[in-house]
Amino acid sequence: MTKPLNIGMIGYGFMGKAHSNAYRRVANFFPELEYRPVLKAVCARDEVQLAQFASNWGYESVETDWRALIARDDIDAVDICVPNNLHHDIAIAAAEAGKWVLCEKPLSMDVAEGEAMVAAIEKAGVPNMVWYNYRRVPAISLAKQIVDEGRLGRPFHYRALFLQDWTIAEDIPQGGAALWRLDAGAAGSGVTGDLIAHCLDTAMWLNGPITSVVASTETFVKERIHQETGVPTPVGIDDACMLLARFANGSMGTFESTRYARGHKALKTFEMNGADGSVFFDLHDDQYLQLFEYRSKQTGEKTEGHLNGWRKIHVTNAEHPYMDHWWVPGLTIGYEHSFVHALADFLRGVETGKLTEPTFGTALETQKVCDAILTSAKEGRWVETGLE
Ligand code: SOE
Repeated sequence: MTKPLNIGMIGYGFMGKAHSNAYRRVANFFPELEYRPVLKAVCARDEVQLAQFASNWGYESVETDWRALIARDDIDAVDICVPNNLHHDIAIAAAEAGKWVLCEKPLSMDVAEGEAMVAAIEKAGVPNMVWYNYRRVPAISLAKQIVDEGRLGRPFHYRALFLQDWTIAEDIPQGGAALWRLDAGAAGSGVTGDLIAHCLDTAMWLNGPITSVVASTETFVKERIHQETGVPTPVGIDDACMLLARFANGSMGTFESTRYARGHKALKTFEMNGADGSVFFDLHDDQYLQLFEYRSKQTGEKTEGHLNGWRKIHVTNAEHPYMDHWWVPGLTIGYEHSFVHALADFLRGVETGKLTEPTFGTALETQKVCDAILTSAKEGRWVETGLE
């Protein structure tokens, strides 16, 4: 028996596309799921672009006011794909109306907002998820499996990068449709909430809670024209952020993110080193996971061995995470599939009564680390995250 699940999407930018694609594809590739998303309505302010988006993706109707969308009886789940400063009000209103709530990352502008959102979601008891999609890249899910199998042994180091270069030009304005990520009033922070948050979500999933951080941030371009006013306005976001972290399990981490690494569009990597092995992932080579095992393949004995070395695992076999739902071994999938996987896991979680991660509650933990990073950068000292 299949059940329709009526989706009300708020926002239609880059993430609106990624999520809409997931809603359209999930039942084709995960036919075992009971819920069948129906693109019921999409909501945004610009009527012309909204109509184009709705027709392109097959939404049945449009709304220009998110409150009207939430008030509709024919909407089961609300998906929030708008700038971060709108997440709080929409999520709380949707939860209070009894809707399922899916929210693009980061959860909120700050911890205070995030706590109010989690309280509303928990009070309403509605299914919820934050779209930290990279967990669902099969190679990253395989890294999780390897860690959970204990193959890396005692963890010592975790290091992650997320480097881009799209904001180097000083004449790029801040604010407005595509550039709200540069406006602290809409985004809350710069690379910390936008890019490092992704790295933290993966890091804490693989290696447990981060307990303290010391960070340094920089804003290289201090003033940009604001698109909405046309006035040169001080830039309030962090353009770059570097930090050291300590994990509850005793290991150490380093994280670096910037939008000023000329030549890098999305260099997103991580490496984890344990006593018995290491894993390395690079988003530019996303169908591979690299693994080093300090163990003889023949005897299982812990040793360097004359044949030991890094292995590059092509994560495309049916026994790899998610891959039995796609093509034959050796054929690859890409970025957009991570959203399909997130949605499939979410729907399965609702069906089985065990919500998939990251819920709003888990995304609040990432927010706590982000807030600690920004406090540390401002005050020049180690800051506890409150996680343990
Ligand atoms: C920023 O450029 C951005 O689009 C982020 O907002 C996304 O979350 C990230 O996955 C890719 O980069």
